[in-house]
Amino acid sequence: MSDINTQHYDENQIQVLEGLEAVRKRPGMYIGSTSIRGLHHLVYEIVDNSIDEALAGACDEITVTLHKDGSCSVQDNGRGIPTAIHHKMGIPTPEVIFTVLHAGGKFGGEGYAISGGLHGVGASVVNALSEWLYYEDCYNGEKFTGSFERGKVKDPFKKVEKTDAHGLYVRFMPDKTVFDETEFDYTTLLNRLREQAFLNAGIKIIFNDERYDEKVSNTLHYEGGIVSFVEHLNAIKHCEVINQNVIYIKGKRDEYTTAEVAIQYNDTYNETIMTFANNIHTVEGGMHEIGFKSALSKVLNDYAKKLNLLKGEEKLTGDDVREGICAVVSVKLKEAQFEGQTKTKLGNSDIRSFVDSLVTQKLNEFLEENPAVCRSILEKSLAASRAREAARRARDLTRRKGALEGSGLPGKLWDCQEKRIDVTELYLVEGNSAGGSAKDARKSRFQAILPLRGKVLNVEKSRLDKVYANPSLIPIIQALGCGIGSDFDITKLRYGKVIIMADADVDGAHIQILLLTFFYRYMPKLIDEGHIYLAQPPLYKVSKGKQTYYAFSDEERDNYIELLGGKGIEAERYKGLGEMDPAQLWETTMNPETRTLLRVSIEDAMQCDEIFSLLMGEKVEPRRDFIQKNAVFVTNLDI
Ligand code: 28F
Repeated sequence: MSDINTQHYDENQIQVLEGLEAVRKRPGMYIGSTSIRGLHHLVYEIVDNSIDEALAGACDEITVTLHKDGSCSVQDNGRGIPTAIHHKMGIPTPEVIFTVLHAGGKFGGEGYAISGGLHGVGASVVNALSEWLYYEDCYNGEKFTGSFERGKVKDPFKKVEKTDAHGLYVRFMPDKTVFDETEFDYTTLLNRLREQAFLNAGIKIIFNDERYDEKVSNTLHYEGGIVSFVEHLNAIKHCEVINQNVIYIKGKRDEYTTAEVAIQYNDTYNETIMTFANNIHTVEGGMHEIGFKSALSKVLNDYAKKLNLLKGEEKLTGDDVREGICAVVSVKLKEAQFEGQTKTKLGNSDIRSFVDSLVTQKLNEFLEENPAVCRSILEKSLAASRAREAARRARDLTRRKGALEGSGLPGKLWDCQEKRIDVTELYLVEGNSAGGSAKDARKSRFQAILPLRGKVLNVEKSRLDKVYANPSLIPIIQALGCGIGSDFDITKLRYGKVIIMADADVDGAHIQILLLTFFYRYMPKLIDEGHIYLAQPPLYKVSKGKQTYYAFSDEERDNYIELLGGKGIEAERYKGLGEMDPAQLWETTMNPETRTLLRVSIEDAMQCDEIFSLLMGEKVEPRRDFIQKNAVFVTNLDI
């Protein structure tokens, strides 16, 4: 080893320091933002380097640990970083990896090459944005260490001992002066690491959280790769699968270009297609997705024709063949071009024809060999096609009758006099008797009442044609006046607040959830823009003589009982809204001066999808927990 501490503090190194200074000045340019997303990005950058080493076939285990002091470490069992003095920079290669920005790399604006050729990209960015970073490099039978502070060398690279171990260990402390928040979120990181474990079959990722007394550890290891991914996606949604075995397609165009596809249909009406390019989630899709979709439509239409399932000019649309599909498409290529608003759209046009012809050929072969699977998928697509046709007819019919437009208001609606939506409120009330109380209780100037008839349709388990024919949903659509789905027009909304008023029991909670599901699927903008509310009727009335209190929890009830003291206290539990007289209902639940309303909000549409599946799925326990906590939809307290 030459004496590296004193040599070559020259032009190169000044450039290095300037480079890292640029990262610290404008961190958003390099990691997207300095929010919690940017913070998590640091972990991904380091883990990605280990995954590159795994893709090179040199590593199969990665351990990620969140430490008590707030730092994060990543260890792999790869080859470690070569330790020679870098010919151009004149310093040891590990120091190059942690201090030199890789021009033309991820952040050069050019997209970046296939994994495997990019070792160390991003490590310097993490280093620049860390209070400190420490590494142990076990390479070629020897262990080396070094550390940095805010990107600058603190303990220079040095050899410490001989070792049988190999691989790189990096531990870093995110800089609190850079990030808005420096507490890692375990679940967010877990999901991303799991995704990487799915996309790279066979890699074992161990994820530890040692920050709290109760230590947590997850091992993510899927020999099945994206097949396991699809099984996982279908499992968390609790849906019965249509084709028992996941269809798996894999192909190689040349040394650098591969594609993998996994498909399994389920019994829902949703479409879940996740696409990746070089292990990056292409949220905006791109050429691989287009190739996949066009092959799927073509193959299934050809089969339907061949089996005489389509009449004349009839065709299955893309939506028909994708109803209930769960698929993962993963391509690896050289010089991937990322486009779009968030740089998550694959632009390489040759990938389109590659994926298209691969899927066309392999899916054809598969369906040929599995006629029963072929039938069940085609039957599902045909059912989707018929339902879409029925929905179109139902919509045309209701439109012609003017039933869905504002002009035709539902018979059961007690409307208000005001028209300005900054004051108007619509109460959706469960049951006729409660509806009557609410009608008497309301201020008819600005409060409208719509009693709900019959059971609200579970839209998660039915298609659009059923919605257009549902006696409990039609009046809601009519009263709101703004249409649903692709006809939705928020400027036609007739009430600023849409308030769901249901009993404070399990049935009431169920109705709440059914209505929320309906709004989420068909009028998501109403939730986004904060128009949907939950009324909060009291659970108890506690009275003694002329004094009366309303309690919204058991604890509150007990407090009032204590407050009133002595004998002669009545603490009645309201069983339903209908039990309250209009004056009580007004005072506790409807008077804007005294009521509590919970505004329904959706933090994250992705998460929401999962929550709705959870809520509407078969499993009762998690649903009950959720309803009791009421945590995610309901955030703002509006009194
Ligand atoms: C905890 C994060 O970053 N692991 C890494 C390697 C392996 C090689 C490498 C890395 C050599 C010349 C750049 C070894 N042997 N984990 C990691 N494992 N970098 S980073 O090489 C870096 C290149 O310039 C490696 C042979 N080839 C590559």
